[in-house]
Amino acid sequence: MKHPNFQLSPEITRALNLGTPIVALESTVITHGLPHPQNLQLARDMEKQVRDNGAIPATIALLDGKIRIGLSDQELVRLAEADSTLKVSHRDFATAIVKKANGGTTVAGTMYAANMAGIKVFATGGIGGVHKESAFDISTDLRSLAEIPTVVVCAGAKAILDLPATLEYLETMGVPVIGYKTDEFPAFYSRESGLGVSARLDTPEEVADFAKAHWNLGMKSGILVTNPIPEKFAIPKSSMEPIIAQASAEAIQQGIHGQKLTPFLLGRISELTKGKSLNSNLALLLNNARLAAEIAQEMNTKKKEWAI
Ligand code: PSU
Ligand code: MN
Repeated sequence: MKHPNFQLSPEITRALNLGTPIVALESTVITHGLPHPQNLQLARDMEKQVRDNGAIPATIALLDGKIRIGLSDQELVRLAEADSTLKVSHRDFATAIVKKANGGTTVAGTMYAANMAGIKVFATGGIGGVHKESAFDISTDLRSLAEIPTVVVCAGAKAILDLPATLEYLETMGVPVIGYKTDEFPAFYSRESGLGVSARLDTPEEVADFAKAHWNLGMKSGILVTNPIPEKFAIPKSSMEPIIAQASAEAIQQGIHGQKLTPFLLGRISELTKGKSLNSNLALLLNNARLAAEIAQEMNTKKKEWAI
């Protein structure tokens, strides 16, 4: 791919040419989601997890105003240690380019850049959605899932969001919500939410077959694969509820909204659980990287048969 604002690493260029399976990784989790130094450790661990499971990791971020696909270890360090970074979703790319800024791409931003580069599988922690605090705060992640044909592996969405409204929006936009080995939509820290999914699939091969069927029908949307947090690291819904309610009340009190709301809620939850939620967060991210690598391998063998 040639585009003046994109820069692909040599490894990713090679992998794209050879048809090696690739997994895109987001970077808002590095710049705005986790504290230092856990963010750097996580970024490295995610890459390793993808490699150990047979795919090439492509961490996506903005460095000096360039959209970078695949970072070196030094560049990961730069991003994780940068003092001020943008949170880059669709409308922020041009800002980052003009200001020659560094930035972490959100789920929406990462889907856009991955798709431009021809990468079809992406692993993240949780997606953005419809916020509880304001009816019009709907993450661009949802619109991107409706419009960008990539497989997004996540652990569902945090209960900081209005989960029923988030699922209704995805249904309206025709986005398949797959429960991986589950009939229930997972709620990030918790395996349970009491809400359903549109289909349950039980193997990476089934997911790859699903993607092929969906896209060969001419559907253009993304496919959301929800992978519940491993049992050992799950925090029951009942323990998270009061914490989320408190963080949400504080956001309203302090008038925090827009792009700043999600990082504020994530930070407060981490403080209120005294860091306990951090371990769970890291565990589910790695679990998603593994599954995404397995799906990427399966999809690669079926790639020639896609219509898109
Ligand atoms: N949810 C999480 N952790 C995260 C995010 C969401 O549990 O790190 C990040 C993701 O990058 C997501 C973004 O794409 O926040 C959504 O932000 P907003 O609600 O402003 O669209
Ligand atoms: Mn928002």
